[in-house]
Amino acid sequence: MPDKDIALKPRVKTEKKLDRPKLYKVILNNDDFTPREFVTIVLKAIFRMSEEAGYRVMMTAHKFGSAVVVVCQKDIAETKAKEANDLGKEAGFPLLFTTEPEE
Ligand code: TYC
Repeated sequence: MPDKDIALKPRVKTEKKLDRPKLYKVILNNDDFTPREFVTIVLKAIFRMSEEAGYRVMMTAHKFGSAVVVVCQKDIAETKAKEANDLGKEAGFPLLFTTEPEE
């Protein structure tokens, strides 16, 4: 059969889209007791933020009540939030990081 007679069938996509894991936000919640400096230290230590980024996130939570620290996979978000909360607890502060699914 000459090339021009080959019926071009639209290729049917069979491969399934890979399910992307749902992403979670780690939220920093303000309180009246944890020192600002301590919050910034925790953000630097656990979330590898620079001084400037940590200070900015801390001040956002301080002013508005909460701030998104990072968006990542559920298990990582939960582990980081726990590590950060544990640092607060060890130091006797009510510092609270929570996680929630991204819309
Ligand atoms: N509001 C605290 C203070 O004035 C500082 C603070 C900021 C605490 C952010 C928690 O997530 C927080 N000492």
